[in-house]
Amino acid sequence: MEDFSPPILHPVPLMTPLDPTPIHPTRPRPPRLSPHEVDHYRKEGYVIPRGPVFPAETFQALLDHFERKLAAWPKDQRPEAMDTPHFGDPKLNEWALAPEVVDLVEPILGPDILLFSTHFICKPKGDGRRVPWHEDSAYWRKLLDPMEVATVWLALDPSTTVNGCMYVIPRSHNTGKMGFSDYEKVDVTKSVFETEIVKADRRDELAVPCELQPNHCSLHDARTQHGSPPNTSHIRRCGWTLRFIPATTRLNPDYADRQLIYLARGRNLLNQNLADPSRDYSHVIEERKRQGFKAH
Ligand SMILES: O=C(O)CCC(=O)C(=O)O
Repeated sequence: MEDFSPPILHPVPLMTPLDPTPIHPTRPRPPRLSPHEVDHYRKEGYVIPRGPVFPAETFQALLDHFERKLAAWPKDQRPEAMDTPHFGDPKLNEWALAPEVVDLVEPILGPDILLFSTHFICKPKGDGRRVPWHEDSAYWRKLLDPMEVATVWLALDPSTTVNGCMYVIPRSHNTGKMGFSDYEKVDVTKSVFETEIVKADRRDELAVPCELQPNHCSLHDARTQHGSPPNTSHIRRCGWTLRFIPATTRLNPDYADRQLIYLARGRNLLNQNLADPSRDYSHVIEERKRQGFKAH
């Protein structure tokens, strides 16, 4: 008799205690993004989804957790530079891999999803540094193939034109140099990153501010040009970037000592090495520092 069972392509990883994707076969959740929001993301390279991300108490617990981390952050280091904090703080994975977050990217990336990176970009009031115009893809050129990444930018504070919210240049992901513009050096004493897209490769006049209230988010494609002005206001501006890739995107194994990926949902389609969300990988953060690795 003919066998109609699906072929087994790769071993399916075991669920860990922190796996945030319980299966509810009888109560599937409706898609978190509307078809209009998905179309907007694909066409414009970003979208601001309606509604808050987490239930209020879950968000408050995240905010409290962040405040403790910030209080313990070395005073000689910039608070904008809390990159890949989840590698060394497994508790953060409970939010980063939560269904409320992964549901936001599933309509874009499909059902098999990996968490690639996170970063608290906390611009203090008064002297918060600017984020130069850039495409995330330019930083990850050697790391990821194909370059498919969706970032959830979760506001921990109000993020407005007053305190240096992120701006995006609509459609830049699909126009011009499509994620791989030319860059020039900028003043690192004023900027979060060292380089910026050259003026000739930008259309600043089209920039749109992504104004958000706490616990709301924007989503952007890795190739979309974006950046933000300094924060000279009296209000702190902190966002947590959560970056996801489809399980069909491969992390270059040469970067295994500096970059971890975690299963967020579905299958590990390329059988890549996955980190355990319940483990502390602080040594990877140390290794990034030792090598001066700035992958954004
Ligand atoms: O926080 C910002 O202003 C910029 C964020 C950013 O560069 C990113 O999400 O890739």
